[in-house]
Amino acid sequence: MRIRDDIQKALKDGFPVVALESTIIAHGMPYPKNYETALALEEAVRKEGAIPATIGIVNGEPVVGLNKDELLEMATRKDVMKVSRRDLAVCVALGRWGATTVSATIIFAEEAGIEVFATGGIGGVHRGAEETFDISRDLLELGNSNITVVSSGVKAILDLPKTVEVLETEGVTVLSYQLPHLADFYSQDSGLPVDYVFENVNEAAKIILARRKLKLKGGILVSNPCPKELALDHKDIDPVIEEALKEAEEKGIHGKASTPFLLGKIVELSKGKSLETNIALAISNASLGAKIAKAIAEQSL
Ligand code: PSU
Ligand code: MN
Repeated sequence: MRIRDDIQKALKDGFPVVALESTIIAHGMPYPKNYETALALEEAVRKEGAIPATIGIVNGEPVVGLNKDELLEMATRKDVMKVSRRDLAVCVALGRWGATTVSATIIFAEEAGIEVFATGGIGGVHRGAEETFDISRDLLELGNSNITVVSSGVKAILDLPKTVEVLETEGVTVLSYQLPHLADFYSQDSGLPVDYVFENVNEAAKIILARRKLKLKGGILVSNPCPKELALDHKDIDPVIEEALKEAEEKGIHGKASTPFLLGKIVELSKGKSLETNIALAISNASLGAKIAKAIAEQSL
């Protein structure tokens, strides 16, 4: 595993670092917006006074802290694998490029000693999972880590109530930022109540540190609602999601292809609106992640 020098130094000095994933770049958005977003996410983290560490696999080598050229390759290459735990050894052994999902990013972030990780929206239990058994590895990996993932709740293409149940089974603490309900990606509010709401990052950091002190295995999901200005109304985006799900079913799309297909289809059907929203919420999560990482660093002094 290669860890960029400035990240290594920051971790040694107790300086705040925020992990970022690469599947959102390689498989979650079209070029060139994906590359611009990758840079914007790093910039958002820096602006808050933390160091970004985008994680991915370059020619079979896991990298914590991709450089600009590598981010561009992630954003443009056609042969980048979408990597979760089961794909890791294959990607490394074959010397391939791999974009790490939330689940695989958690593995490397934890190994590097990074505690906070920001993304757009985590994977979860897919609709129809009672038939397909499609439950994202993200939930299990989060449950088995010590990482805090900052996300706009759970992707709206999923079955949210079932996802909440699995998060509970996995022992993941869900903390909602300001809103008493779980965020649902494109819209701000899923209507699903969340037990724990925090008003400022110091409270979140305190909980994260308590969890660390208790040596409790199991991650934390911070649900950060999408910025208001770009949040989409349920009445507009819900039918688009339904249509995308219908097309996926007709085309027999399943497994790891499912989420990239749905996100791409929703961009197309919403005439690009969902992409702008996805970018805005990811940036907002990177920014909140950096604030939380900073608060953790301050409280750890
Ligand atoms: N957030 C986004 N866009 C994305 C993802 C998250 O805004 O594309 C990615 C993450 O890498 C997450 C993955 O782990 O979607 C979920 O894939 P799956 O449902 O196949 O587990
Ligand atoms: Mn899946």
